[in-house]
Amino acid sequence: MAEAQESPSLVFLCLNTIADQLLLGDYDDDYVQDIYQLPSELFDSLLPLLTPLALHNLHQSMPLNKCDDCGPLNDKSGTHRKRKRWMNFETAWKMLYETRWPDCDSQSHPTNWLEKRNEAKDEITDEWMQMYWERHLQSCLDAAAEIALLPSFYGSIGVIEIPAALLNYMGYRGCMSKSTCDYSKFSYHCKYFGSYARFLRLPSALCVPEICDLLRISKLESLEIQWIKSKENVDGLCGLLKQNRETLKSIELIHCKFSTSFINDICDSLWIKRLNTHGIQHFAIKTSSFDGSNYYSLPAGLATFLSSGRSLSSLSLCDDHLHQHFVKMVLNILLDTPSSIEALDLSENNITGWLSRFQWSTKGKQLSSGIGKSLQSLRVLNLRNTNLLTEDADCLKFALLNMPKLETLDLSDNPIEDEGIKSMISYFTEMSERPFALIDLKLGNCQLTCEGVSQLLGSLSTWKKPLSSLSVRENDLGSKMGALLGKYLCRGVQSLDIDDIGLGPSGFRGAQEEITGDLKLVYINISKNRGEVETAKFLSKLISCAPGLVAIDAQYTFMPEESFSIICSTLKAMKGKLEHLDLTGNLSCERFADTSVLAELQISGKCNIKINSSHAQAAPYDDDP
Ligand SMILES: *[C@@H]1O[C@H](CO)[C@@H](O)[C@H](O)[C@H]1NC(C)=O
Ligand SMILES: *[C@@H]1O[C@H](CO)[C@@H](O)[C@H](O)[C@H]1NC(C)=O
Ligand SMILES: *[C@@H]1O[C@H](CO)[C@@H](O)[C@H](O)[C@H]1NC(C)=O
Ligand SMILES: CC(=O)N[C@H]1CO[C@H](CO)[C@@H](O)[C@@H]1O
Repeated sequence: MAEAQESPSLVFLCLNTIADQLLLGDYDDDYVQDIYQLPSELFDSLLPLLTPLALHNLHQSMPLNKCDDCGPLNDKSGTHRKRKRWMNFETAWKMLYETRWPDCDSQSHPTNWLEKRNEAKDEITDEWMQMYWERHLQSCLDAAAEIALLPSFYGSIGVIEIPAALLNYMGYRGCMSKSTCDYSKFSYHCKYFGSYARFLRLPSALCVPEICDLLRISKLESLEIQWIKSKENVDGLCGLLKQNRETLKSIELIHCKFSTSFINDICDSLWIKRLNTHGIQHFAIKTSSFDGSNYYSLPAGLATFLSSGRSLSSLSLCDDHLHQHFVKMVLNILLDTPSSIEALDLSENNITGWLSRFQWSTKGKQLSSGIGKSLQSLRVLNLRNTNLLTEDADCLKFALLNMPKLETLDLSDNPIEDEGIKSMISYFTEMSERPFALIDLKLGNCQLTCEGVSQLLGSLSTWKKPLSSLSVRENDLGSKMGALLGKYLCRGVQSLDIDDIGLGPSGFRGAQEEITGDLKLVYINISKNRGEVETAKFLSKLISCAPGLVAIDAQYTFMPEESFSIICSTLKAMKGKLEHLDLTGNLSCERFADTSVLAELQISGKCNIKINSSHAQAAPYDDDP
């Protein structure tokens, strides 16, 4: 509600009366027409007074909504007015959304795939209204699930009571008219707001056949489901998938336990007969398990799903206790069909030795014939923590030659050791000659030493187009690495993660001495390297040599007190282009936290300097407190 003035004006009182009537739904068409005839100033002052329900009621009966082909508004001024009205509604919805969920960004839609598609549209989309009701519905789903989870619960999920706090947000008041008394039921919210839901997280407690009826009008594009275990869950899910298969683009199944028939049913539900395929672009099964007896064969439904999905561009089978035969079969399918997979995530599965059992074409160069077994479109490969050993790295080289467009490779947390990385250097060299070269390489915690990484950096430095991003974090590289890294920094890398590699003071000194000229660096993580005061000198040099540097993580670097003043004076001289500087974990710096120095450093108002070790500042994600 707007701030009440000392004595509210007559206009304000009238507008509030209108707002009430809109909320109660207690009006006819003519009444709404009259509201739309109000002069712009009045109409514009009305919108911010409306609760979500009232705004929704008014928005829904907006004559302009259905008016693409109707008379009076089709002239120029009409179109202009239409656009302005629409803008006003958008602003009002945005305000309501941000008031209810101030942590605007933390609702992360895993829909990057979908965003691309939306870019082209330049029409009126009512985006904020859609987002508002979508997230409201998610809150209702979560609230209903809490009740449905109780052991004492049985029966229909539709009649579950929605908590008053959620109803209050909508503008609901205790005694509204008879026709609206269903507000308190979960089914009401599904029925009226289900059509706005594009992305939903469906708790398994609600994954029952009844949900299909409740969400009948939804046109879901993205669905995340957790803890699917029972036949009832699968039936509910399959019904929902069938209903939405024409619109669904993204599915994530997490913490599930699949039997062959479960997975077959799920895949079959996505099949669109008319097109003889499915429309899924992103498919993920994470932290789940497949029935033990079936390690040696791929469920037929999944096989068909993978081989026929023309639009499938991202596949994740992360942390699924996959057996190597399973992975091999998946890869065989992806290789044998003209797949358009761009991102493949097999991380957190033990697949030691699987690469060697695979008949990779060893002549990467001949792949242009098109017949060779290759993952032509693969751009992102995640093999983090897959227990790859030195011997596997040797085979990996051949596998990678079959991925001519690979840009991002994550091999972190695999004990491939120096020998492993050395055998891959020839691959790196060959790749650098290709039009698509690697952009992002992660080798964190691979049991590498200074020797292996020196050779790697030597090879990377000869590339025509340098890597944008490199991580060698958590390898025991030692202080000798410093000078080499300093040189490498001058080669155009934009993001470098050297967290916890044992640089020490002399390593930082070595690095600092090698830095010359303009660096392209944007981000660096130098945490846990115990560089003491040399860390500060290194940072000073870096900040003054890298005009594009935006973020620095430097936790637990054991900097003594004088370091802070070194960093401060550099920052001041650079007029605060930095947006993020994390110096947590150094008690000696903490006492500066309160001083005006900090305020002075935040010149641009952009820089977020963290000094305290507590991470509590990070706002906890809290939906509908
Ligand atoms: C990983 O798989 C290999 C081969 O199947 C096996 O020998 C090894 O014990 C497994 N390691 C772990 C940690 O499970
Ligand atoms: C940088 O390193 C620290 C310390 O290990 C870690 O907590 C942090 O997540 C890293 N930052 C990024 C962006 O990876
Ligand atoms: C650091 O902690 C002190 C005392 O706990 C507090 O007064 C100060 O505001 C904190 N500074 C930052 C930047 O969080
Ligand atoms: C918490 C912490 O690691 N503090 C260190 C900060 O740096 C000083 C000076 O080297 C150390 O003595 C502290 O232990």
